[in-house]
Amino acid sequence: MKIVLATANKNKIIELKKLLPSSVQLISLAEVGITEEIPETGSTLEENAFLKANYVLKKLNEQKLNYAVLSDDSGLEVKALNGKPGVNSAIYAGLPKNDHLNNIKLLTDLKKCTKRQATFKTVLCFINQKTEYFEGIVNGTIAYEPKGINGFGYDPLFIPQGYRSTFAELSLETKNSLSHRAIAVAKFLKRLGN
Ligand code: ITT
Repeated sequence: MKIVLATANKNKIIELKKLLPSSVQLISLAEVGITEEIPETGSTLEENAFLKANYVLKKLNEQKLNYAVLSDDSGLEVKALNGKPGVNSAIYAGLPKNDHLNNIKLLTDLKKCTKRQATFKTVLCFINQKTEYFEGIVNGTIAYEPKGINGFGYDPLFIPQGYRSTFAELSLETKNSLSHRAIAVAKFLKRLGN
């Protein structure tokens, strides 16, 4: 099956490629000529996942290309911040998107806060005739300082439940065995019959 991956995030692509079986042939946005930034104006992860997948689908239709589309919208919800940054995780510290500044802002906002519980959430939107959503959630806590060099985004600050290390200290294999994205992909694969 050929699926266009509706994400411009190189690190998501790396993770998704490892999570999906070789029977799923992934096509990048660049391969179908989509290089512009896709607007994410929704107020939930579901809405943004749909906006991204539907934008790509329309562009494919214009080119008479008949591929399925898969998008990924993810966000970190911190309990002490009433669920922020949530749907605004990518631009928490403002535009342009900057992972390092987002992490600094998160640490600043949580300064002296000992309530560090957080959840990481991924919503996949799959459009192939019909539109379907697959959600993955992982609980954890926010570290007091960035640790580790693997992964991307908030990985240096997110410690998954049951671990003492941040996602960025864990190998990609370990992150992919327990992450929000891995849980969502497992549901997606079950639906595909894999
Ligand atoms: P696309 O919209 O092109 O897919 P994006 O980076 O804008 O890429 P999101 O809108 O889903 O992706 O933004 C989610 C934010 O959360 C962004 O800052 C990411 O760096 C971060 N993020 C997403 N998945 C993550 C993960 O597994 N670990 C750490 N941070 C992650």
